[in-house]
Amino acid sequence: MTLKVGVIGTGMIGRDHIRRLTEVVSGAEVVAVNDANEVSAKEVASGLPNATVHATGEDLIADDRVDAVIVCSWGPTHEQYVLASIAAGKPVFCEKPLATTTEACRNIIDAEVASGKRLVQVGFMRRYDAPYRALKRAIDSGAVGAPLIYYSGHRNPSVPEHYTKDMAIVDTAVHDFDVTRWLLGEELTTIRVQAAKPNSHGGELQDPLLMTLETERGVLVQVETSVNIRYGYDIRGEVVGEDGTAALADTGQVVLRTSNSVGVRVPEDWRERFIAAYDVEFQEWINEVVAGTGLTGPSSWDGYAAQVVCDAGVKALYSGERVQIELATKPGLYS
Ligand code: NAD
Ligand code: ISE
Repeated sequence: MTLKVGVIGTGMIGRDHIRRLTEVVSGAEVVAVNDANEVSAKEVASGLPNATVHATGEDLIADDRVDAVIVCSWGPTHEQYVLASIAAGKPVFCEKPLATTTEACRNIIDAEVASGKRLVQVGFMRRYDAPYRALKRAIDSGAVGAPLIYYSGHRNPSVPEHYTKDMAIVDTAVHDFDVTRWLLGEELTTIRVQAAKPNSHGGELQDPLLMTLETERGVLVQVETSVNIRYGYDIRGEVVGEDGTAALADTGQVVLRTSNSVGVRVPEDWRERFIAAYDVEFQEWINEVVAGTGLTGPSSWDGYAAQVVCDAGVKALYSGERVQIELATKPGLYS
């Protein structure tokens, strides 16, 4: 069976996912698109053999040809489309963040739990990245002993004009919060945020930020966001355990040794660094939706838990205080 999908949001990542679904992974066809910018949606549809342009995201979700929905619009619009997909009983893959407030994430969890089955997957693609999977295997094998400290470095060469102070936490570090919970297999309990001497490329932004978090078992986590660090897109991760350390390997495929120096290519942006992870993420999602055996990828609970950390992080950013992270009771659907 070919999974017929509708894509809401035909901006940067929406177009990249449509290319992936059309040219890279198997088992899916894009049959409908929508964007608040109709010109963009029409342009994308014109490159597809069989896609209808819908005037609204709700129309796309209601289309009988659409088996499953992919949401790639701006964060504040995610809640309405995810809720409409749940109401229509259709599986929905939602790009991160699940929603931009804890309350909106709770609304999604309530609707999904009431529906009785998992319909939502969140685009936390780092869980599908080969180096992160190797790091998780190293931690789980006990090779470095019990984890004591985890360092997560998240560097972007630059960010768009609309990027605001809070986005270093809610748009960028949200990936680090999710991957930390996944790698360590426990929840985050407190967060403190400190701003370093500002990078002069960042204008009014407080950049870089250093965040210190604690986990339920007392692991200390340090997250660095540097979003104007011109040299490239660089993602770091290192766990310090009782008996050793394990770190993500450098991302370059070729190590060049010339003129008394050693060099590896640094990726340009998230598309290049995580290209294989996005492919695996979608292939597994398509296979699971088609098989009807249930979703195993990042859940609404994972989207909610990361958002609670973001909300506490923004509070910590403005207050300078260490802020407690408090989660509701986890519904059985996500056990
Ligand atoms: P973008 O601005 O390039 O595209 C977003 C599109 O959504 C635009 O075309 C806009 O017109 C459209 N849109 C806005 N409101 C809409 C609405 N109500 N209904 C329909 N369409 C609407 O942004 P982007 O970089 O593609 O990011 C989109 C989402 O993907 C964001 O949530 C972002 O955080 C996420 N993202 C995830 C990753 C990742 O690594 N997983 C990377 C980049 C972006
Ligand atoms: C962007 O939205 C992403 O999700 C990228 O993976 C991240 O590196 C970047 O900071 C975000 O703005």
